[in-house]
Amino acid sequence: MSSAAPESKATDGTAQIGVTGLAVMGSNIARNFARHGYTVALHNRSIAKTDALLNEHGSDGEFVRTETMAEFAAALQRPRRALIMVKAGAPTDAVIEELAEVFEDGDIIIDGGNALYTDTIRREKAMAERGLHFVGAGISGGEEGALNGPSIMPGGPAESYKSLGPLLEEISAHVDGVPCCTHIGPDGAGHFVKMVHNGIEYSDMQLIGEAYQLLRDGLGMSAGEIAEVFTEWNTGDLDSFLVEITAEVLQQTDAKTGRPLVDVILDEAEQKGTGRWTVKSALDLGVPVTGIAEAVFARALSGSVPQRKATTGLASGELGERPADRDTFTEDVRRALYASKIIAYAQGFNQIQAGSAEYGWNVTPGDLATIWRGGCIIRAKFLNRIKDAFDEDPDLPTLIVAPYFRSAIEESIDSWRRVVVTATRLGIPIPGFSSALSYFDALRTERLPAALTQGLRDFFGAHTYGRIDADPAARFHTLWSGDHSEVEA
Ligand code: NBP
Repeated sequence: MSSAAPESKATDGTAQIGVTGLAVMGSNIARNFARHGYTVALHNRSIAKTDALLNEHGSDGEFVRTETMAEFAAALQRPRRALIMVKAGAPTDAVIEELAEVFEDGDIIIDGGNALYTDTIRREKAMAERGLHFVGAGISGGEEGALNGPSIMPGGPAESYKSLGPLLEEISAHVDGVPCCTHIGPDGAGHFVKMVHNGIEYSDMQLIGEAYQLLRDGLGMSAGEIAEVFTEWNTGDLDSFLVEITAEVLQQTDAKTGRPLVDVILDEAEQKGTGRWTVKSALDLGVPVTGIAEAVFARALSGSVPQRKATTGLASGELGERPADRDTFTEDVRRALYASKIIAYAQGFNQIQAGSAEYGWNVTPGDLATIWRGGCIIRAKFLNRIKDAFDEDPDLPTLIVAPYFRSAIEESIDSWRRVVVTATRLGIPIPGFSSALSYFDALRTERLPAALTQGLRDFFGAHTYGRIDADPAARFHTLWSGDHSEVEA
């Protein structure tokens, strides 16, 4: 129990925390607080959810049932701390307004939903003008994490973290005794980082899907056989929650048909929007998050039903033979997956560094690697390596050049190329693997065709170009429609 924990269990105006929005996430977080000894004020727009929670889990700890926002506010200790867990967007704005009307100077409103960070920046400013603290907190881990320990990424004023931090740290997941929660930075920093976390999650899942398809279509393996491969992979560098649950999903048999469940699930991936937000933000920041973008588009492509129906069965051209050696190809796929995953994380961390610089958040990348080690969906053994890399060099231009990752890629590069070539020969789509490899090749290439792009831009739009033998800031223009001489712009 932290110093902020309750001395008394009294339930009249002494709840240390309140939760409003008691659907799956909110009710599990409320129970998590209660199980840690906090008195939790409960509120939901419709009282049915509050009562369901109390009926089913009232014995988890001390709860205060409230029906109106005024009752909710009255149930809380000052400064009041209320966690909003409602649908992102307009519902969140509505609940913030209701809370702001009953809260007083210095009270803290926490939005634990998946808010867009620009909304969080706007809300924080509006609440600050009304004397209230507003904390946008990214929460990852789904319903299981919410109950047993999520990864929490709170933004907002550092001052509010002093009072709020100990509670959040206590209910978060812990790895090696370290909480998976830390103050990320001012205003929208927490939700920005949670957004990129989700973007990386998209990329991770796409790469896992491609590895599965390579083993299925490239080697003709069954879902059960591939499950065994993923179980084995989970004992090494790829040890992660997503690889672990991939094996479980692949092992599941459909009760109706007796077939592997994965073979009867419709192959149209849906999305709620955080991947798309990540890519839109990356476009604005000018950060190439190709792995995340490919993952978002791969989901969109899977849902492009008319286009898929119209093109199924179109000529593939001459295809190659399946790999002769199953074990060798499986190991190649494992290495290609690991290398591509490193690229996805490198890109995500670059986006966080760029966002932090743009908004003046001072986010510490190593801290994120620390709090993503447990509780969240992208928890993985290799986050320890990312933390080490940023501890050694906080200004790392890209994870790829940190010694561990550099040698991991060097060990994987031949396998990675073989997998991309084999997939292309077999007609297996691998947008994640191949774009990650192209990204890596583009970064390490000394001269890119961007020089020609600049020449073309100068030709048709007089957009000018820099020269390799001049000050990089100097601009030049060729008189394309004149005598083709060069002038300094
Ligand atoms: P939902 O996103 O399904 O939202 C349902 C809750 O929002 C209910 O309590 C509902 O009240 C309330 N609500 C709505 Br809808 N409109 C409202 C309004 N105008 N005023 C007041 N309350 C309103 O719940 P969830 O899946 O538990 O997720 C909660 C938040 O956590 C979301 O922002 C979500 O993106 C985020 N999140 C979810 C996960 C996950 O794995 N599900 C993970 C991480 C973060 P009612 O009962 O009266 O209808």
